[in-house]
Amino acid sequence: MLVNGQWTEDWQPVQESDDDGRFIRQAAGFRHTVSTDNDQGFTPESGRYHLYLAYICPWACRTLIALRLKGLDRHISHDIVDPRLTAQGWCFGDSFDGATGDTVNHARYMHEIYTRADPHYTGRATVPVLWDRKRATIVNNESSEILRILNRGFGDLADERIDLYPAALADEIDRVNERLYDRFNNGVYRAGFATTQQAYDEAVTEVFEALDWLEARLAGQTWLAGAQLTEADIRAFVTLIRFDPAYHGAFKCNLRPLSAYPALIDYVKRLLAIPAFAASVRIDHIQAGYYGIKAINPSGIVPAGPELDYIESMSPRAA
Ligand SMILES: N[C@@H](CCC(=O)N[C@@H](CS)C(=O)NCC(=O)O)C(=O)O
Repeated sequence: MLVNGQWTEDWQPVQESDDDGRFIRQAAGFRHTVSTDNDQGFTPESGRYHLYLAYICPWACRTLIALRLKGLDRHISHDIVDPRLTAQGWCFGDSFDGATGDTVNHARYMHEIYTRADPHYTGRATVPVLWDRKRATIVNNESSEILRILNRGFGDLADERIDLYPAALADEIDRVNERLYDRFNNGVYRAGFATTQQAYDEAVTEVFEALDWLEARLAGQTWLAGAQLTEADIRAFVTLIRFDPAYHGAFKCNLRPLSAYPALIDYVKRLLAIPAFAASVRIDHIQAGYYGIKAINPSGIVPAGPELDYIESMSPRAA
């Protein structure tokens, strides 16, 4: 991580733990917004903003899905990091198929983007990052907020027929998000990065309770938070699609595979039929990324399976 603008050698992918070995996720540091009436000057403009993303990362892929659903990929460019975390964090390069390099700032590592925005930055150099070319700074690095910015902040540059956070469903979406964030989206990380048996047991139990809840809910309805596709579906999808290829093995969430949940498999297939969802999935990046985390898999060996017949024409290693 960065400490006062310097990359520190004792960087660990596992972030922080509490006294009982529970994984603690660090809060994001840049929290500006984009809007037509923005008092800090971050107004919508075609070609001004850029997203730094990783196909391995569920938080980054939330924003990639929203970018395409809102038709904003014509106005906001994006780059994809190499999926394998290095001793200096995320690296730009084109040696892994689908990784793009940094086409905007020509940096080697993601942490250089953070110090370009703030030479004294302290914190982790995470993706996603919403970058402003005009002001040469980071607008926001918190995916839940970038999702909302993409949904509403870009005015008529965006496809307004798609509303991922409609007012009539906002309370229900918030309730679903709250229920799923800690137990499911971050729950798999709490299981995978637990450093005590107790912390792992707590987390893995909650992950499977969340899956049971999702299965029951989606057995009776098409979308997660009401009669239309919303950001709640994006947030559930990014964790569900990584479940069998990564979390089941690398994060030890192995009580059951996702295929034990018929309504969830149907739901994943329904979402994969939407091009914006399908285009966000690179199983090869997901597996190389999670199984490449040396703290949980020292050999770095990527498993051959599992075969995922619900992801049509995508083998586990190559999408
Ligand atoms: N709060 C952030 C979390 C992002 C995050 O943790 N991203 C991970 C990738 S999945 C990352 O970049 N990790 C690198 C690190 O922690 O140094 C968000 O949702 O945007």
